[in-house]
Amino acid sequence: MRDTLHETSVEALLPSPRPVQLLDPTGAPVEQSGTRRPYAMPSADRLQDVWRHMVLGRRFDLQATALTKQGRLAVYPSSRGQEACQVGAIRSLTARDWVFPTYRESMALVTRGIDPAEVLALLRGSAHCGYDPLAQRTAAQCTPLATQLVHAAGTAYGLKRRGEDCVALGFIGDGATSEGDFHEALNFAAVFDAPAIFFVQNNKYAISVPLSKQTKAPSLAYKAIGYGVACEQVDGNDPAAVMAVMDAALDHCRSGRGPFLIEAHTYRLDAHTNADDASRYRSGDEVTAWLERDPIARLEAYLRASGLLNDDQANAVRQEAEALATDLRDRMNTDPEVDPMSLFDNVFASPTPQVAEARAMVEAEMHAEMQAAEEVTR
Ligand SMILES: Cc1ncc(C[n+]2csc(CCOP(=O)(O)OP(=O)(O)O)c2C)c(N)n1
Ligand SMILES: [Mg+2]
Repeated sequence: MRDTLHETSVEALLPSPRPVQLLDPTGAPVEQSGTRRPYAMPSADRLQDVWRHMVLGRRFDLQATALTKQGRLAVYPSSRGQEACQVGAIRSLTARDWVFPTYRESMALVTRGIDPAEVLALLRGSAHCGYDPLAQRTAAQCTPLATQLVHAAGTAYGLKRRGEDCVALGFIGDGATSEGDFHEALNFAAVFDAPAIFFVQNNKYAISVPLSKQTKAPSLAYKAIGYGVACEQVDGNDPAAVMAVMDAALDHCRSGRGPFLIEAHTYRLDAHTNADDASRYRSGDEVTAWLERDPIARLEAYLRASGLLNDDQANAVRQEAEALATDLRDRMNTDPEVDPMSLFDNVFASPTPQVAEARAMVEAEMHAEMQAAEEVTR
């Protein structure tokens, strides 16, 4: 038996020295040189499709933030500015692939085709998860940092064992790469050659903690190498590059070469959530600089210059986005009918004694309150 672990060369695992970019911030194509793998411009119809979904996604995002101000949504973590990641990654998958999102990925889930009102049920506080994870092949949005990657790694291994030709994509933020679960997930997926894609959206902050206080790693992509996981870094505000790198990651996983990690360099334009005040920890100038790297404007400029988008088409998509927002607002303006006892459903496959005890306690409290209310009206 060999006592060296494997023969994978470090060279084969390394990311490109600079984030892969196919379009510069003005939308001009970038000559490719120095990347670890060849990356080609995605087809015109894919680019048009992703632009449309980014416009819809941003409008959804703005509406969700507005709903928090109207008291219709308890909390909303915006992903404005991260559209190339959320939309580019999802539109590169097939419906058979699995997705493991965090609280930040509402836009990605809407892009996956899940009803926006169902996506927002968790953040409204009306359900643990508003959609059927098995039917959508999309796990519930995870708030405990990095736990979703362990689920993604395990699911990817399960898919491989069943001979299903699909992958599990787990999203994660820059800050959460400091969590133990991130490292366990990478190690597990690598050892078992699980077809998992770990998509790190490096949006530069973990609430108020900047990347410089989070890690000394030269790039978060490098964290993969210690586990034998191939990786790449990409301009996360360049939708074309995100798709091209996703294609390479999918090809890597589908050809049985194990997991792949993508670090997408991007920026969260809004505060962490509606409950956060970002002006306390970052400057307006920094935000302005990132506004100039807007992913939607970048792809729009390229599509228009290439004759792939005209005013009529762009207006039609923007009208579609308005209709989506109006429909969402109308539906969120009606109060949901919630059975408080549903809080205890689907916590575990078989309820633990603690869950059963908590359920009985709430049931008794509700019963006592109803009796007290009846006595007042008598
Ligand atoms: C295990 C755990 N610790 C702490 C928190 C509190 N928390 C919620 S979001 C967050 C920041 C995460 O930052 P990052 O991973 O960069 O993701 P982003 O919010 O920027 O998308 C923290 C510390 C949590 N949800 N779970
Ligand atoms: Mg972050």
